[in-house]
Amino acid sequence: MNGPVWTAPEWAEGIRRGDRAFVGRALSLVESHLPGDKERAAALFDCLGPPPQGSFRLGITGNPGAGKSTLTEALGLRWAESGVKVAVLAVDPSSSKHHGSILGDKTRMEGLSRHPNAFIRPTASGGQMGGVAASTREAIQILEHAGYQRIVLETVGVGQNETDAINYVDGLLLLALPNAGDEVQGIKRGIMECADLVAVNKCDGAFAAAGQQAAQQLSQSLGWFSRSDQWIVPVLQVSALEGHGLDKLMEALDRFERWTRGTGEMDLRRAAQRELEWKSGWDAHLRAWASADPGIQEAYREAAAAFAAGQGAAAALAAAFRNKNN
Ligand SMILES: Nc1nc2c(ncn2[C@@H]2O[C@H](COP(=O)(O)OP(=O)(O)O)[C@@H](O)[C@H]2O)c(=O)[nH]1
Ligand SMILES: [Mg+2]
Repeated sequence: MNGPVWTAPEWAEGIRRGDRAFVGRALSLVESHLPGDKERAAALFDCLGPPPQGSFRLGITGNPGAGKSTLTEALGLRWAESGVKVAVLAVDPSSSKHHGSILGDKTRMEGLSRHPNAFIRPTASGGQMGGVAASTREAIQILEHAGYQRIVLETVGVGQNETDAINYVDGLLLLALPNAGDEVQGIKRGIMECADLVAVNKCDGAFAAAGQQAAQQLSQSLGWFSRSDQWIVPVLQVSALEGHGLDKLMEALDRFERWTRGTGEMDLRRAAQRELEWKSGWDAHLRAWASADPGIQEAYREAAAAFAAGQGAAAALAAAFRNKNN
């Protein structure tokens, strides 16, 4: 990463002060794949320690065009106005051709991005369609250290990893459209099962009546899933553009937050997320370490050849690694 060179303690101090320059560069650092940046990020996290408690992480998902960015801005502005520090991570589906964000979400949150209590960060999903960027968890932590109390993660509900968002948030809001039920809208079962709240957006003008119908159909679909907890998923009708129903939605979000904190569900989810992070981190670091060792590389090639010759893959690899160690 280019730019001024800060020591990890200076950097940590800047983030804790909420200095935007430090926060912005820290977010770039955790996204960076440049050599040395992983170590720099690790040193920074060492200095920062565990993030402060008390934040609430909300995921907003839904098909492209459902109005996620518009709603994020509307909710974010209300929170920011009431003195809450709000950060938005808008995960854009990266254009694989252009390596850039195609939706240009930032421009859609102009009011919020200018608010002193808000911080908006468009992040490319790095080719993970549906996607949450690999660095999202670290980005959330940086924002929490900087004092942001509400972290909104806007993700796109398409692709294979579309339910990934649930692994990063305390609650998931699914945004639907007022034209039909979940199946017709192409909302997958996995997303319906993960959603803690559902809002039918664009319930304004000619769509108001259709919105009511869509809400009924979605409620019916939700009734088919049995949740392991006692939370009853509310289905609301809103217009992010005109502001209809947003008070009710904010109430429902507050109610969910109180419920998930009060029952300990939030702690359970965060613990499960940390376990997942631990396992995938372990896998990634082990692979990185192994692929950097010439001896292990050779063992890997031998195992691959053995596999091609018809041996069990995992057993062959394990045997090759064992031989290397002896
Ligand atoms: N009529 C109407 N249009 C909306 C509403 N919310 C968003 N839109 C429009 O829908 C389009 C897509 O919105 P956007 O927030 O970018 O959707 P995203 O892709 O889910 O983030 C934009 O043209 C918005 O102005 C709404 O409540 N009512
Ligand atoms: Mg958007």
